[in-house]
Amino acid sequence: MLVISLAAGCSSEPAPTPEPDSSFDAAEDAQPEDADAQPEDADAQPEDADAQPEDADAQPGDADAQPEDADAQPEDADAQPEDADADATDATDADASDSDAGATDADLDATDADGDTDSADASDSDADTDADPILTVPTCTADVDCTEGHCSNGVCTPEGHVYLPPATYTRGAPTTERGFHEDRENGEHTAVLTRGFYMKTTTVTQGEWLDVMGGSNPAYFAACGGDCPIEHITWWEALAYANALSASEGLEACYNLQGCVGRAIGTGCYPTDRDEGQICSGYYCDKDLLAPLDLDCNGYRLPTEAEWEYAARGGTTTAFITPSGDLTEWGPSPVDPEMDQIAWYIGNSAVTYPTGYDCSTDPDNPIPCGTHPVAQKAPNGFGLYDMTGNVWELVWDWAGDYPEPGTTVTDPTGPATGIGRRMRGGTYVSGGQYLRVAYRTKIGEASRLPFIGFRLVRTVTPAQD
Ligand SMILES: [Ca+2]
Repeated sequence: MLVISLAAGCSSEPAPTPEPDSSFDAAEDAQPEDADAQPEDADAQPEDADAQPEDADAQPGDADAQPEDADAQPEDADAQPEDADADATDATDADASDSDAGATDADLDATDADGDTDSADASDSDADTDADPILTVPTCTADVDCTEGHCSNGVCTPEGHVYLPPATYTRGAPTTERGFHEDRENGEHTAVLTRGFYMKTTTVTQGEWLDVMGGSNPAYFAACGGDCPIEHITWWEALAYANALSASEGLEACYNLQGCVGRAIGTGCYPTDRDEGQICSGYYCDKDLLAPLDLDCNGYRLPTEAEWEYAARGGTTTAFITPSGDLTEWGPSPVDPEMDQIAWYIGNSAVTYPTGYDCSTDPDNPIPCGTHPVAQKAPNGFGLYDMTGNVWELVWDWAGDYPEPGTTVTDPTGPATGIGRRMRGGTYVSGGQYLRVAYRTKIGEASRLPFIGFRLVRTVTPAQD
């Protein structure tokens, strides 16, 4: 019954209106539009409906549905309106998507949507207890002081993670910065983070996803391999992964996922969806029942947008986190020598494995590109890899406006509600402004795209003594 009422609301949504800045951000626009895929999702998913109005605002083309999500990518690539690649990639994408869906179909039959519901219920009860304290962790001065893991910023830290202490930093960018995005950014303000946290040094990989979630590999770029980023998962699925990982380590579930329905997590689309004029309807939950983020949860969670930028800057205050803080080459060619050191981006993300997207701007000279294994480029000042490029990284925050310039915000978790969620850091198809550390874009919670991934954090408190 809930489904029916929500679906009705969906059908009465106002017509989409073009995003005012769409011509400015070809690259980014392409991505938000993926969000557009949601309208179709809406058919299958009641909750998406809620998000749809916004998605729609973001982009007129969303209407087309998921097959096009893939298409959107080429644009991301160049940040150039002229992507001629779209046509070529459409056909390719569609074929590839279909085969993916075919593979997952089989998987779905085996796993069954019921399994999702069960796990969601389990998460709920965990989250509801809400009694688990922040984990107190040992301090150290060297790795030998830690019985396990390593010493990171004075705290014993699990391998593959760093500890980032509480901090105050300047978030955002000067309005005069090249590539500043007037509609999404709002100058600079001060962000105070009162909690320290572990952050994974890489985005979650395909192998790590499969270890925790089982089933088939939802990644579009499965051919890239187990050390490559998981992508083609939705924001909801990232939350489900975080809860599952927490459960596997006896930690608190940070998300009270409720009303979760749809297909098994990560199973993506069916080829027949398109035949029926529907979009990929994956796993999604009731966002109206999702509790506000509890930063004191001791389990794994997405970073807040403020935590993400603090981490990504790695102590820098520059536009880019390249060694000089600058970017010389904003387009795909020639390769920017500094960006090439730290990121997989439009200038260097060519791939030889199957299913690469055409990242070229020349239809006569296609260049397949895609994701690359994590941690192959130089880390930032905090030891974090791929904070720029490879895949966009989902964060907790609703997409919304920043605080006023010059203000100070403490432990911000974003707007109380909104349309879509923020994601940060750019991708293998990003160039120019999208690689700026202050750049922010958005995506619908139920959107599943091959250039969106995530990394997790966990709040901890150093032992006092
Ligand atoms: Ca990234």
